[in-house]
Amino acid sequence: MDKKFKRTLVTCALPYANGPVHIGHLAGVYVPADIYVRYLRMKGEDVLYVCGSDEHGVPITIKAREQGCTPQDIVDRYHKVIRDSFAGLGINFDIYGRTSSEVHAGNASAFFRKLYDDGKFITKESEQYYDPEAKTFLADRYIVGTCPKCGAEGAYGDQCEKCGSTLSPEELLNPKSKLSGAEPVKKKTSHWYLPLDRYEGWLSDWILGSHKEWRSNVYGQCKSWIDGGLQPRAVSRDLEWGVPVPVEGAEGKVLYVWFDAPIGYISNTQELLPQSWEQWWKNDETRLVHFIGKDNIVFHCIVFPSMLKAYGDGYILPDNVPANEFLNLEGDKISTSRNWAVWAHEYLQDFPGKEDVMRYVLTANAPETKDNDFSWKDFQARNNSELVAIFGNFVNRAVVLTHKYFGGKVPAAGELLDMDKAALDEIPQLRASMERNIEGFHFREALKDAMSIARVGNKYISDTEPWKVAKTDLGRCGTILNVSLQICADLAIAFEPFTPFAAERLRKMLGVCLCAGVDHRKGEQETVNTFKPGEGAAIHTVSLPSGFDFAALKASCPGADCNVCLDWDMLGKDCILPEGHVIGEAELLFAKIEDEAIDAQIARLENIRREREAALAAKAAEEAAARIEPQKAEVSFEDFDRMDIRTATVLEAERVPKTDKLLKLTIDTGLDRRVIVSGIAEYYSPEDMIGKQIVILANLAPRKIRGIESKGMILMARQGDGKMRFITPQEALVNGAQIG
Ligand code: B3M
Ligand code: ZN
Repeated sequence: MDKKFKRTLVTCALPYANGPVHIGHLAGVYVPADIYVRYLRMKGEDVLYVCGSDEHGVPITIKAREQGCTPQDIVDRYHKVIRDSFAGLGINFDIYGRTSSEVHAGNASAFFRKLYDDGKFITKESEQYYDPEAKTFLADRYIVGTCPKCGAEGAYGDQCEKCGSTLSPEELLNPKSKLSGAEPVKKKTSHWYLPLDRYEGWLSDWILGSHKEWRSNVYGQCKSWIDGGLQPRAVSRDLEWGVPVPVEGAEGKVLYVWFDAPIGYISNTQELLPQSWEQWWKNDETRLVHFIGKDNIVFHCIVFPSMLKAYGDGYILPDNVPANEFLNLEGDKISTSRNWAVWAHEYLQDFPGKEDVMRYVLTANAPETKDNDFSWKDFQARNNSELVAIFGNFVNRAVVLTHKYFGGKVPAAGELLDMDKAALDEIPQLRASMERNIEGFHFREALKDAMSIARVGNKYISDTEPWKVAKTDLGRCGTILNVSLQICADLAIAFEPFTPFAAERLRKMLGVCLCAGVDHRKGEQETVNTFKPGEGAAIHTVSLPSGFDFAALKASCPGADCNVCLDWDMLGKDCILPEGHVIGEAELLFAKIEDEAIDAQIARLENIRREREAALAAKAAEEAAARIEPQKAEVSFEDFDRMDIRTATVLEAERVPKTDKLLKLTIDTGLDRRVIVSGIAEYYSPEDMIGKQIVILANLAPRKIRGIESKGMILMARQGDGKMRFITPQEALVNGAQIG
């Protein structure tokens, strides 16, 4: 870390509490943030890790309406689901707060009030859609209509989900209120705006001038916003759900969700650390890093910093904003409304004990520089051929053989041969690469480095074959296992950020603990040292009111004396595990994932795809059927009168051989018995037709069809989708009755 910083504040985008989180969220924001935090903590840095639910905004009110409950019910439900999903995946924030908390309401309100009092807002009157029946202004999402771009029904006032276009409510054709179905009317309303144009020069210097190191997707988006000229942004809304605007005469108005949500980072910090929160937010020695998805870039790089700048009072700005692109699922965009997602809470249920596998696969495929795809086959392959076959297999061989030949004690290392040194020498290089990659937010590359350590170990033990050497030279076998066990200990460190559950199992096998640095989850309480001597696998953490001394923390660990309290600094150092150190029992680090489990997931998705396609097809057919052909050119009465249209009855019917469409019908026209060949076999079978009274054009010139003389034509009604039905009189008439 940069010398000028003493501590790091890591925030993760606050998920909207209107639904569970899926793998797109995890890959984009939470797994990378967790890797980063675990890494820094192992290095002995003081990190505060903050997240929470975003509990305001229109989608929550819409969901509540759909489900016939209150917005509070919705956020209560999803707050728990999301919080538990994170915990289940080992993503342990110091605090997972809520923007519906009282602390936050007070904070957001005071924040607005200060900007208001300091004259940092402008007010603007505008015309907005209003529902005259429900007597309320309509947020964009509450207005639906026909998309002006693609013609789809049900497009929202801000977006068409069919064609993806961004819309404004004014552009919708036939707008309707989602609340009452009424046609919305324009009504004047006034709102507060943050004039971002005033911050343009400052933003340009700060981001474009001094943060050229930001990821190119982030930097590029900021540049195009700034170059495009910034506009004032409304910070209030006409809505009932949210933090009320703390100004006289602002009844029925709340803070815009994107105004209050980022303040939630501050509120949550304050809730956890009521005495010392300012050290995290108003101290230049704190490095602030926001982990977000690409759709949140403008809010975190332009809007929130402008809010903090306007506020003044020493608030720090983000030092980096590593935003990811999007993750797709089996080749298709993840979509909550289409249920095209792998939901975190369902994954945890379907794959118990496999939390690490998802973390691993999402990191290996992280959409860091471009959108990327998740597929279940790839998930299975990465588990079986990387985690199981390389990492797990290597560790298992080293631990099992140590028990077999040396009674579970680390054997002495004799003289190292070149091949031993070559294997060990690779590790410091891989460690250096990991450090560069993690500190540069290149987590996929860092994971490759960690996996390379496992590959080195696996190749080393395969090449040296200690199980064979044991028969002739037990001393040499001991050396090989000593080297192998040191590499296992390296893996227990290197994989802690990526697969923390497996790293913990590995530490237990090796009889070591981890000094995981500071843990702020207990807030400002006294020091808590969770290390218990004799429990080799314990994670060794501490919670202190202000700052902490990593060296002292480590020294307080009984495992430190004999070198078995791991930390990042030990990775790649000679001889982590001393000779004679007792290791634990062998345990499988990873288990194979069978086809059945994968097939079940693929079948679930295929089902969703099929249902959706069927629904779309049904809708398209309905629309086609409703399509009405334009009127034909005018005809005179005489033209019409020349047509001899009459009733007739089908006497016989049969298919015309070797055709799909034609029926040969023998009919009684009242005048005669004749044959008509008609293209209705797609719609009617011969049995359907026999005995039916129909209407025919009797004087159509005869034609030969497939060698059969056809005299006249059966009148049919044809819908827009091509479906045909014959015309029959209301009640039976004589054959030959004239129509006209
Ligand atoms: N809830 C948007 C999102 O989940 C929003 C993030 C807020 S971070 C302050 O995409
Ligand atoms: Zn559209």
